[in-house]
Amino acid sequence: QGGSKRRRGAFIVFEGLDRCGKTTQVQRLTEGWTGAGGVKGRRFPDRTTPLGTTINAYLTSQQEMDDHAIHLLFSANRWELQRVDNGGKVDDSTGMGDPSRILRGAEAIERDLTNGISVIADRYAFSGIAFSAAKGLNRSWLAAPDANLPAPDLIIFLHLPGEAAAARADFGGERYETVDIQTRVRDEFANVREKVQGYDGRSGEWVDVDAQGSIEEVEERIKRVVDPLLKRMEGEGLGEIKR
Ligand code: FDM
Repeated sequence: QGGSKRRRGAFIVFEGLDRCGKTTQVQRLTEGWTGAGGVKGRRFPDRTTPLGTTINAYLTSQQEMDDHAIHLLFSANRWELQRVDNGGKVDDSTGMGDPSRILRGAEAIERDLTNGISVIADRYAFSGIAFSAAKGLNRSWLAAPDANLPAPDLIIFLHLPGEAAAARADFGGERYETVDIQTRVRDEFANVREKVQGYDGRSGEWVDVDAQGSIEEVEERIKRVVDPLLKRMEGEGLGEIKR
């Protein structure tokens, strides 16, 4: 046994306002991954699951829902049962062998990390709190349903100053894609950030990365944040998955 103990993967979460380049950067980091053990991209909300279908109907304004109820659905979407087989493409990177095996969402992330696979998520619980808080829901109530989910080692917040965000505001037609809502969400992300930083160390480091400039420039900034984490993992590793 001795030194053969498998090192766990890193859990990295990307957050930011709409149109900040998050999805592009998650894709680039995933495709150009240099860390050991492989990597898997995840996206929340995951619209491919049963609850994801309802969330999608809400976001595309096909369905109305109470603000508390949709908040709980977003959280439940991080917890819910998920097929390892995702979107018709058999995904056996969890090494579970049986593609029809059903795992809880949180369990699937934890399993990957334990198996040495790193996970990069496009949004997570921090979006959950920021968007619902922007609607005026009670902040301490908001955090409860996400308690005990696997906590990321690193949160990369892609930051766009107000004017730069406005210049990119060629929003699509989804529910939260208005300047007014995005402005409130920006303020709420600042609150979430303070909470995370003043935390008991359960959630990882929150790093603001300037999202202005070319895709390559932003990618380079992200590398400078991610590389030290990977170095740390090559060394002693990160130990237990935080909850
Ligand atoms: N969103 C996302 C929430 O309101 N709560 C959540 O928990 C999450 C994960 O859903 F406007 C919002 C944020 C965004 C919308 O996100 C869909 P994408 O990244 O555009 O699919």
